[in-house]
Amino acid sequence: MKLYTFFRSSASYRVRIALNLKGLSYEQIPIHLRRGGGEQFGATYKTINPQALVPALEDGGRVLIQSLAIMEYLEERHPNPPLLPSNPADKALVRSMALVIACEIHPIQNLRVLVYLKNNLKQSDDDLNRWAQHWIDLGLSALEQMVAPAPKRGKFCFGDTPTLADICLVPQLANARRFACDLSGFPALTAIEGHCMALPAFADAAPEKQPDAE
Ligand SMILES: N[C@@H](CCC(=O)N[C@@H](CS)C(=O)NCC(=O)O)C(=O)O
Repeated sequence: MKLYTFFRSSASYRVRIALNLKGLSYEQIPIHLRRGGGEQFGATYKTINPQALVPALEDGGRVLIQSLAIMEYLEERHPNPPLLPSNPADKALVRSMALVIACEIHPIQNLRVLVYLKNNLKQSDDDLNRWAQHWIDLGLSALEQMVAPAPKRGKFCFGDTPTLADICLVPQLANARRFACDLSGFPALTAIEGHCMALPAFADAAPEKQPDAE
């Protein structure tokens, strides 16, 4: 398998964790999101991902995009260890936690959104940070409220083994720290992060451990 990735990309980080948890080996193809105006905009990469975003996963001659779709594919192809509970309502709960991050937090402070705010709408760096902090804080506050009293709360967002929710949470918390967000109001989320980072699958996927890390 080939993973088109950027070390600091949180969506790529998710897929790296999922591949590691499943024990799957893969080759990394780094796509630098800033160098030369962004390698994601190159004509060759846009044939791989017309959205000009990372990650993309190549497997068996097929190219898959969108980290959640990639992880669901991995889950179906390689069911063990499972990244989703088997009960339908539990599964929906875990997916909803993942989607709070992947749909409501991450896209609003993605690189291209910040570049547009700065270059087209002439917002200052300070405004950009405040923007990111606001949306991250709003989303994580909701997630803290979902996770803390969850009926099957264990060491992780749901139960005692990592799921898609934890896989989305850890990169989002790393991203929150880059924007200097105050995480003191999220004790359940940061405790879960601690349990995740104790696992090699999470630790080895961290941005600073990647071959393209700066
Ligand atoms: N929903 C997509 C998001 C992908 C995404 O936004 N990737 C970011 C890095 S985390 C990116 O490639 N940004 C490039 C840009 O904004 O130009 C997914 O989950 O794969």
